[in-house]
Amino acid sequence: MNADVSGIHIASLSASQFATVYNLFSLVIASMVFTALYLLLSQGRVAPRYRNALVVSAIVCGIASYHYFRIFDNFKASYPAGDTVGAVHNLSNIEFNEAYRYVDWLLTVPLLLTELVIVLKLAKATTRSLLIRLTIAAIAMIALGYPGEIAAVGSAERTLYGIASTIPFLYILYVLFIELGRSLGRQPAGVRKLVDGLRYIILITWAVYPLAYLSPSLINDPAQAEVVRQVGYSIADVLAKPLFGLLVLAIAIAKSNAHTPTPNHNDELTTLDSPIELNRT
Ligand code: RET
Repeated sequence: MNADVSGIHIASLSASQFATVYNLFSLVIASMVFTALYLLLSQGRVAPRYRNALVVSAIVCGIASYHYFRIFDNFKASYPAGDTVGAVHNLSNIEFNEAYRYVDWLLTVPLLLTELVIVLKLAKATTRSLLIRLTIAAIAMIALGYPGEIAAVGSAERTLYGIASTIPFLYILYVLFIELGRSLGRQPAGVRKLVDGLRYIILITWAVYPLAYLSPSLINDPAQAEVVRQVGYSIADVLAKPLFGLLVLAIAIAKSNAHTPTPNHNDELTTLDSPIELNRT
């Protein structure tokens, strides 16, 4: 692909800028691959009804591992090493393709939200309605973000798509914090704290993505802005996928060990836990 396809072309990266991004991608791959493995190997520690949440979580990390392998290779091909030691890495005729990230998110964001909803084990109708609305909002957020991501820095397109993408983003936060908040009171005591923590992890880590998107508009030096953008997205991905997955595992273990049945409030958001269902096998 020609380097002129995307709106942001960074002509060259210094040796240390290249090394920062290169090493970080390498760290992300290690954390994604081994968290996926750890989640799969931890299946026996949770009650059968929570295993699907762990499988989904491992798959999210697996999908991201694959995409980071592609991003890593693409980055090396886009910015090949110069002839001398410490030379700048000039952009080759291979575009550094930001689409890998967006395709990754298109798959992993709905899966992450699914993971959160299924580990809560809410009433069936509630789960269904939440999943449909959250998935549609997640797809809209990512599909609207991509044209802005590849638009020229400072262009109206970049601003407008960024704002359009923020609307479904805010809707997701509304559902998680306002709607889901009502179900928290009915979760077993020890679990309440963990689920609450999970929602704040989402709020804090997901907020990094729009900031990384804004970095080329906020930082004057384009190479520096590109490093900040890649570092921002990479760190956010490690927090949103492996760290989030490990918290889901902690919740699943806590829920598997909770012995007190939760009272049935006949509410739409009632949990379905019962001591019989919680027996380990
Ligand atoms: C974009 C465009 C600018 C506006 C907003 C964005 C939000 C992106 C988010 C992405 C989350 C990705 C996750 C991936 C993990 O698998 C698209 C950057 C609001 C919130 C959680």
